[in-house]
Amino acid sequence: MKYQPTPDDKFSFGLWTVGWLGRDPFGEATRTPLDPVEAVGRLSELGAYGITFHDDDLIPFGTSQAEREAHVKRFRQALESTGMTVPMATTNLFSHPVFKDGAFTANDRDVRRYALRKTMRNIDLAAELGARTYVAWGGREGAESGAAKDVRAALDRMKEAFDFLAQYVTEQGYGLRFAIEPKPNEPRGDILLPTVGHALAFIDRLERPELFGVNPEVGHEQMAGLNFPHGIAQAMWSGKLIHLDLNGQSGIKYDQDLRFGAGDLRSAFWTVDLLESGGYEGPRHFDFKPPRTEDYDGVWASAAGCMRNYLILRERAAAFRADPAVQEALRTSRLDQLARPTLGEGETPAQLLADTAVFEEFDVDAAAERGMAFERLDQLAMDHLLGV
Ligand code: XLS
Ligand code: MN
Ligand code: MN
Repeated sequence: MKYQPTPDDKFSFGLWTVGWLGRDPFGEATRTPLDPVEAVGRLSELGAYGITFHDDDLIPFGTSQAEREAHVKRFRQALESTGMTVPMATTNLFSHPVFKDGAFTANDRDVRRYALRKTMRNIDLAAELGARTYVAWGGREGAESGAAKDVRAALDRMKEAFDFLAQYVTEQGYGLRFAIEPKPNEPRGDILLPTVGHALAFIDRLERPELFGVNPEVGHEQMAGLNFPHGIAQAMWSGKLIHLDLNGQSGIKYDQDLRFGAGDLRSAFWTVDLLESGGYEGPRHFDFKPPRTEDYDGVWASAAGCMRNYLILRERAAAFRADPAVQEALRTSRLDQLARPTLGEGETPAQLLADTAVFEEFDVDAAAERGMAFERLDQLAMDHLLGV
């Protein structure tokens, strides 16, 4: 069947996505709880290869040690019987009221120490289940007012936490890397490390930067009015795109978490084009919320839609790249020139200064007159995207 996902496509879903009950700031849950074992089974039937979780998605907060083991055992059996994997796991450091002022950067030191322990505990489980990536979304690391957070001190505490956790996974010999997930706001008024760019700059200040990358989410960058494909392209360029959260968002508003392909479809097209042509090998992970209007049939339709849209866009992007008219248009728009270094090999400032063709004889007006032909190129993309 066309657009039928298989495990080779590396599609994964958060347990909290299909498991979202539809509770929002204005209304109660519209769905009944979903058993993680059923989520594993249904997603596997739909063609996904992986499932991811926050500690509290799998083991409800406050569960006793004995019950905890029973939850893990059932989940592990579901993984074994379906062949589903756990490529990533993460910590819930945002739901419980204790985290109201953050976790790694909470003003209260005892809360910060508790957050480290909660994270270490789930890192142990993640490693035990074979995860390779540990996502860190600091949803409550932020503030609503100016004096409430000393941002430079908070960044010191954030660095302290990540350096410590990196030391822990190194000592334990876990083959895990951390992926920091940026988000500009919601639930805090402003969140620290708000964009991919902020996160990349932060990683450079860590003691073991090689153990860190980013987990960009489509909607989060778009909430800040940013171009998602540009953000992940820079992460790839830095060797830091180790995971990502695919979903849909319509413009600068609350975090909509629509299914992938909904919202900004053109951005989704360029995202898939980039992932597929840029050598991204990680999971295609969906972090979406089936709208609270849906019953469970709607939930599975929404999950299937994420994967179907990805596969359709993958086909369209490949057709775009293979089209001779597109290749011609790319040359007309001089993408081949952009790929060429600006300087000759080993060319020195003195040599550039001595080359009169560069400046003294350069025909600035003629160069300024050249059209870039981007409109034709973009229309070809549009035709391919629309299947025309
Ligand atoms: C929330 C985030 C969250 C992370 C994992 O907006 O997207 O779901 O992906 O904690
Ligand atoms: Mn989101
Ligand atoms: Mn996310």
